[in-house]
Amino acid sequence: MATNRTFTMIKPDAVENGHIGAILEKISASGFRIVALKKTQMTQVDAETFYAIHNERPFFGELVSYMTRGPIVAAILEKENAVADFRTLIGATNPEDAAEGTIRKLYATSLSENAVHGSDSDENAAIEGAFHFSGREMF
Ligand code: RTP
Ligand code: MG
Repeated sequence: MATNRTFTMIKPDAVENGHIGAILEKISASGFRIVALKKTQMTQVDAETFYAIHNERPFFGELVSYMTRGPIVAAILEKENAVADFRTLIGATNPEDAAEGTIRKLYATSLSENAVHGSDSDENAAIEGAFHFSGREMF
């Protein structure tokens, strides 16, 4: 995958709260092109694998049950400097610390339930995109 791509999920809280449209609109308005997009639901094994880096953390069980309790929207996004610019667009992990106008400031519920995921490196963007999408689903 090219290094100008990132991977995102609209997490179950934001889907439950009816924010899919508003979040996709903000992503598009911020200059990201949607390369791949789908609504899906992660299994327990999916979430444990996707978030394996956190498996020693005290919040791991809570994170897995949150991410599997309902559907998510997964997407691959393309833009110059995509990974860093998307992290700026979503804001800090804890919405209380997120800048005004960021997706987490606008739509997140709490530190644990923070509306969106954004890849933290080009390498992880490629791994996470390939986790959710086949080559035939990327355009
Ligand atoms: P993400 O991977 O989802 O984009 O979030 P992030 O980089 O901003 O934060 P990270 O440290 O990777 O944490 C992954 C997700 O775990 C949940 N979390 N809960 N209760 C807690 O202390 C806690 N800390 C993190 C959040 O859903 C966070 O996005
Ligand atoms: Mg992270």
